[in-house]
Order: sequence, then structure tokens, then C-alpha cells
Amino acid sequence: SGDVKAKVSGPFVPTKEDYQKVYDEIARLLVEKDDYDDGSYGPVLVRLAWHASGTYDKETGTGGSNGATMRFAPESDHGANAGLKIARDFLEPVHEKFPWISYGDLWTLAGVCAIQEMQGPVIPWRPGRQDRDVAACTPDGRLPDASKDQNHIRAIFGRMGFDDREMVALSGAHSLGRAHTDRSGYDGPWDFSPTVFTNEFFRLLVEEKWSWKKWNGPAQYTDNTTKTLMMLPTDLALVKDKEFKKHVERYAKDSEVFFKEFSDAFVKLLELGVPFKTEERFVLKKNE
Ligand code: ZEM
Repeated sequence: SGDVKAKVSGPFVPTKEDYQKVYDEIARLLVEKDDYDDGSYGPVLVRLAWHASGTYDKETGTGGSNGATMRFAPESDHGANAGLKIARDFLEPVHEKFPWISYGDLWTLAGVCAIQEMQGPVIPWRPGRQDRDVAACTPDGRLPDASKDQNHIRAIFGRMGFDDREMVALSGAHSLGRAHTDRSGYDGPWDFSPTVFTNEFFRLLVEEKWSWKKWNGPAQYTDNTTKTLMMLPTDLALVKDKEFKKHVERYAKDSEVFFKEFSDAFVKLLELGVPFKTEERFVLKKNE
């Protein structure tokens, strides 16, 4: 007694439990802040994780979620990122509470949390992204342009290192959220449950008839039955292209297969270009 040594404290090394606390805080805020869009910030958080990651270029190894360079102009001002400040601001109080987490880890973890809390598949996740400065911003034009066709989809996602099957699986995220006229210019949700992760995007692509929406906005499709849903030109490209369509039909028929293949492709997306020091992925527990 009396000679208890002061513990020497090194740098804080977070454990799985620490990341679970961050996850739980995001999940709590998703429930608490339900007065937004269709009742959830979930979809826009998924879009933030995707746009942070989808800048990756396998040839140069640049871009991806390491660095969280969307914090800075010019990347924050790229047309594709319009509206994502809402998602970044939503997460700011979480970063204040857990200042040890990098923004790259926070944004990708938030995408994982949002998908799981919206009843989607389990997404195993790894920490290890380090924030970088404005010099690491990617050039404009690396994210897909919704007005284009299947060649563009293959060029953009091929640059990230994805194959046809993965491209279609990832596109199923459009079961979530909606387009906003003041962000992309497009308008409306893809299905009737935009805050629940389902394979409805694929079922509707196959079963519904889609025609050009009559309006002054950018060219997009609307469903013939209710005229309340939308598809982008790139979405319809997934059934116009024979190779893509095979996968659309598989996912429309089998939600379990879609969940599994989406999860694998989303794990890969969030890890593109990240210099991880650990192999282990964490499966973080849902709140629900
Ligand atoms: Zn989207 N996406 N996306 N996407 N996306 C929008 C919304 C959402 C494309 C695209 O141009 C658009 C993937 C692939 C592709 C989400 C997730 C993922 C919007 C509407 C557009 C225009 C934005 C707005 O106005 O708010 C194109 C062209 C894609 C590929 C060809 C992939 C991959 C995704 C994740 C894995 C999500 C969740 C939304 C809904 C956002 C929200 O705020 O509701």
C-alpha cells in the first residue's frame, strides 16, 4: 500500500468495444433525429460512405475512404457530393464525443451502422483509415454520372476494381433513400420503403414498366403503375445490358443471395485503398 505506481498511459488504442460505442451513438442519433426526409438520416449516411470510398483508382492507388478528403473543397463541392454536408454535419457530434476516431473510419462505420439499422445485411468492418489533408483530394469526375449507360458504369466501377456481379449488387443500395431536385436534380424514391434495406429495387426493375417522366428536370424514368417512383438512366441500364440483367434477376428472386453479395461488395468498397495494419474485421451489434 502506498506504492501503487502511476500507470504509464501510451497512445489510446481503441478496441472493438470502443467502436461498438461509436456505432451505438450513431444508431441512437438515427432513432432520435427522425424528422428528416422519409424519417431517417440512414440513406444519406450510406451515400456519404459510398462517395468517400468510390473515388478509388486502382491504377494510381489514389482516392478511397482513407483520408476523408471530402471534408475539404474542392472535393466537397464536386457536383456528385451535393447534399452530403448534411451527412457530415449529422456525424460531427459523434466525432466530438469520440475525437480519437478518424473521419474516414467514422464515415464508413456510419454507413455500416445505417445499413444494419435499416434491416440490411451484417457488414463486417475494419478500422485503420487515417485522415489526410486537402492535397489528397481527388479530381472531379470519379463518381458515376446517372445520365449515362452501361459502358460508363463498367468504366467507373472497373476503375475501382469491381466486376459485373459486384456492380449490380452495389446498385441495390438504391432500395434506400431518394433523389432530391436541389442536390442531383433528379426527384423521388426508388421504392415504397426508402428507409428499409430490401431487394425491392431489383424486383421493381424487373416487374414494373418504366417510362420517361414528363417534366422539365433531367431525363429519368417513372413507374407506369403509380407514377410515384423513379429510376435513373444508369439504373435502367442494369436491365438493358444482358450480363447485368442476369444478376438483377437473381437478386429480384432471392433476397438472401442479394444480402450476401451486397455485403461482400460493400465491405470491399469501404476498404479500397486503405493501408490496414490489421486483418481482423469487427461485426458490430445491431441496436434495433
Ligand atoms: Zn446512388 N445516387 N448512384 N448509389 N445513392 C443517388 C442517391 C443514393 C448513382 C447516382 O447518380 C445517384 C450507388 C450507385 C450510384 C445511394 C447509394 C449508392 C442519387 C440521388 C443519384 C443521382 C442524389 C440526391 O439527389 O440526393 C449512380 C449513377 C450510381 C451508379 C451507377 C451505390 C454503389 C451506392 C451505395 C452502395 C443512396 C443510399 C442514395 C440515397 C441518398 C439519400 O439522400 O436518400
